[in-house]
Amino acid sequence: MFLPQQQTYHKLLASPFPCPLGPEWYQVRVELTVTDVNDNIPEWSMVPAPYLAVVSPDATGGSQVYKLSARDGDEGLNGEVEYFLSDGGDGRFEVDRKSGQIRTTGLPLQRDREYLLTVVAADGLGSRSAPAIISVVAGARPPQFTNASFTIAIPENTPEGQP
Ligand SMILES: [Ca+2]
Ligand SMILES: [Ca+2]
Repeated sequence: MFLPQQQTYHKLLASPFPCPLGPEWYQVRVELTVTDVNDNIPEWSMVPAPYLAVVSPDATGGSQVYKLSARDGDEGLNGEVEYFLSDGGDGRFEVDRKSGQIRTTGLPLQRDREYLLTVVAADGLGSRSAPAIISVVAGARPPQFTNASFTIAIPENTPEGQP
Protein backbone atom coordinates (compact mmCIF):
# COMPACT_ATOMS: atom_id res chain seq x y z
CA MET A 1 0.00 0.00 0.00
CA PHE A 2 1.32 3.45 -0.86
CA LEU A 3 1.24 5.98 1.93
CA PRO A 4 1.83 9.59 0.93
CA GLN A 5 4.45 11.57 2.76
CA GLN A 6 3.12 12.77 6.04
CA GLN A 7 2.33 16.47 6.00
CA THR A 8 2.79 18.63 9.04
CA TYR A 9 1.31 22.07 9.40
CA HIS A 10 2.78 24.55 11.79
CA LYS A 11 0.64 27.51 12.66
CA LEU A 12 2.50 30.40 14.21
CA LEU A 13 1.23 33.61 15.66
CA ALA A 14 3.73 36.42 15.31
CA SER A 15 3.73 40.12 15.96
CA PRO A 16 6.47 41.43 13.73
CA PHE A 17 6.00 45.16 14.12
CA PRO A 18 4.16 47.59 16.41
CA CYS A 19 1.15 49.50 15.13
CA PRO A 20 2.15 53.15 14.61
CA LEU A 21 -1.32 54.26 15.75
CA GLY A 22 -1.22 52.79 19.18
CA PRO A 23 0.17 50.26 21.58
CA GLU A 24 -1.74 47.42 19.93
CA TRP A 25 0.30 45.01 17.83
CA TYR A 26 -0.84 43.59 14.60
CA GLN A 27 -1.53 39.94 14.82
CA VAL A 28 -0.11 38.20 11.79
CA ARG A 29 -0.92 34.64 11.09
CA VAL A 30 1.77 32.66 9.29
CA GLU A 31 1.15 29.22 7.93
CA LEU A 32 4.00 26.97 6.86
CA THR A 33 3.64 23.67 5.12
CA VAL A 34 6.36 21.11 5.71
CA THR A 35 6.08 18.57 2.94
CA ASP A 36 8.45 16.01 4.38
CA VAL A 37 9.41 14.98 7.87
CA ASN A 38 12.56 13.01 8.53
CA ASP A 39 10.82 9.85 9.60
CA ASN A 40 13.07 7.33 7.83
CA ILE A 41 16.58 6.20 8.65
CA PRO A 42 18.91 4.86 5.94
CA GLU A 43 18.43 1.15 5.35
CA TRP A 44 21.09 -1.08 3.85
CA SER A 45 20.31 -2.34 0.38
CA MET A 46 23.34 -4.48 -0.42
CA VAL A 47 22.64 -8.07 -1.44
CA PRO A 48 23.31 -10.73 -0.52
CA ALA A 49 23.82 -10.71 3.22
CA PRO A 50 26.08 -11.40 5.04
CA TYR A 51 28.35 -8.83 3.43
CA LEU A 52 31.50 -10.64 2.32
CA ALA A 53 34.38 -9.24 0.34
CA VAL A 54 37.85 -10.31 -0.67
CA VAL A 55 40.92 -8.27 -1.37
CA SER A 56 44.30 -9.31 -2.63
CA PRO A 57 46.84 -9.25 0.18
CA ASP A 58 49.08 -7.43 -2.30
CA ALA A 59 46.48 -4.77 -3.13
CA THR A 60 47.85 -1.26 -3.45
CA GLY A 61 46.24 1.77 -1.82
CA GLY A 62 42.94 2.82 -3.35
CA SER A 63 41.92 -0.70 -4.42
CA GLN A 64 38.15 -1.12 -4.44
CA VAL A 65 36.95 -3.67 -1.94
CA TYR A 66 33.20 -3.30 -1.55
CA LYS A 67 30.45 -0.83 -2.37
CA LEU A 68 28.07 0.16 0.40
CA SER A 69 24.55 1.12 -0.52
CA ALA A 70 21.69 2.37 1.62
CA ARG A 71 18.35 3.99 0.86
CA ASP A 72 16.42 6.52 2.85
CA GLY A 73 12.76 7.04 2.05
CA ASP A 74 12.74 10.75 2.81
CA GLU A 75 13.09 13.68 0.44
CA GLY A 76 15.92 16.17 -0.01
CA LEU A 77 18.45 16.47 2.78
CA ASN A 78 16.33 14.11 4.90
CA GLY A 79 17.06 11.36 2.40
CA GLU A 80 20.66 12.11 1.39
CA VAL A 81 22.82 9.23 2.52
CA GLU A 82 26.48 9.36 3.53
CA TYR A 83 28.64 6.46 4.63
CA PHE A 84 31.11 6.10 7.47
CA LEU A 85 33.52 3.52 8.80
CA SER A 86 32.79 3.41 12.51
CA ASP A 87 35.09 0.60 13.63
CA GLY A 88 37.51 -2.08 12.50
CA GLY A 89 40.07 -2.57 9.78
CA ASP A 90 43.18 -1.36 11.67
CA GLY A 91 43.48 1.63 9.36
CA ARG A 92 43.71 -0.64 6.28
CA PHE A 93 40.38 0.46 4.84
CA GLU A 94 38.52 3.71 4.26
CA VAL A 95 34.98 4.49 3.20
CA ASP A 96 34.14 7.16 0.64
CA ARG A 97 31.53 9.24 2.41
CA LYS A 98 29.54 10.04 -0.73
CA SER A 99 29.86 6.91 -2.87
CA GLY A 100 30.03 4.28 -0.13
CA GLN A 101 33.01 2.71 -1.84
CA ILE A 102 35.33 0.85 0.55
CA ARG A 103 38.96 1.11 -0.51
CA THR A 104 42.31 0.04 0.82
CA THR A 105 44.46 2.75 2.35
CA GLY A 106 47.75 1.18 1.29
CA LEU A 107 48.86 -0.10 4.70
CA PRO A 108 50.05 -3.71 4.33
CA LEU A 109 47.37 -6.38 4.58
CA GLN A 110 47.94 -9.57 6.48
CA ARG A 111 47.49 -12.57 4.19
CA ASP A 112 44.36 -14.66 4.90
CA ARG A 113 43.30 -12.39 7.72
CA GLU A 114 39.62 -11.47 8.04
CA TYR A 115 39.00 -7.80 8.70
CA LEU A 116 35.60 -6.92 10.13
CA LEU A 117 34.50 -3.40 9.27
CA THR A 118 31.60 -1.80 11.09
CA VAL A 119 29.94 0.81 8.90
CA VAL A 120 27.00 3.15 9.32
CA ALA A 121 25.01 5.30 6.95
CA ALA A 122 23.51 8.62 7.98
CA ASP A 123 21.09 10.98 6.29
CA GLY A 124 21.60 14.73 5.90
CA LEU A 125 20.15 15.39 9.34
CA GLY A 126 22.36 12.83 11.04
CA SER A 127 19.81 10.04 11.52
CA ARG A 128 21.84 6.86 11.51
CA SER A 129 21.22 3.44 10.08
CA ALA A 130 21.73 0.29 12.05
CA PRO A 131 25.42 -0.62 11.87
CA ALA A 132 26.44 -3.21 9.28
CA ILE A 133 29.43 -5.53 9.40
CA ILE A 134 31.49 -6.10 6.26
CA SER A 135 33.82 -9.07 6.34
CA VAL A 136 36.90 -8.57 4.17
CA VAL A 137 39.33 -11.45 3.72
CA ALA A 138 42.79 -10.62 2.44
CA GLY A 139 43.10 -13.69 0.26
CA ALA A 140 40.88 -16.45 -1.07
CA ARG A 141 37.49 -17.22 0.35
CA PRO A 142 34.90 -19.78 -0.72
CA PRO A 143 32.44 -18.46 -3.32
CA GLN A 144 29.24 -16.93 -2.05
CA PHE A 145 26.13 -18.23 -3.76
CA THR A 146 23.94 -15.52 -5.17
CA ASN A 147 20.92 -15.27 -7.37
CA ALA A 148 22.72 -15.20 -10.69
CA SER A 149 19.72 -14.48 -12.92
CA PHE A 150 18.90 -10.98 -13.98
CA THR A 151 16.65 -9.33 -16.51
CA ILE A 152 17.50 -6.78 -19.14
CA ALA A 153 14.62 -4.67 -20.43
CA ILE A 154 14.84 -3.52 -24.06
CA PRO A 155 12.19 -1.18 -25.45
CA GLU A 156 10.18 -2.98 -28.16
CA ASN A 157 10.66 -0.07 -30.58
CA THR A 158 14.46 -0.42 -30.48
CA PRO A 159 15.65 -0.66 -34.10
CA GLU A 160 17.24 -3.97 -35.00
CA GLY A 161 20.98 -4.04 -34.64
CA GLN A 162 21.05 -1.20 -32.11
CA PRO A 163 22.82 -1.92 -28.83
CA1 LIG B 1 15.90 10.23 6.64
CA1 LIG C 1 9.47 11.46 5.31
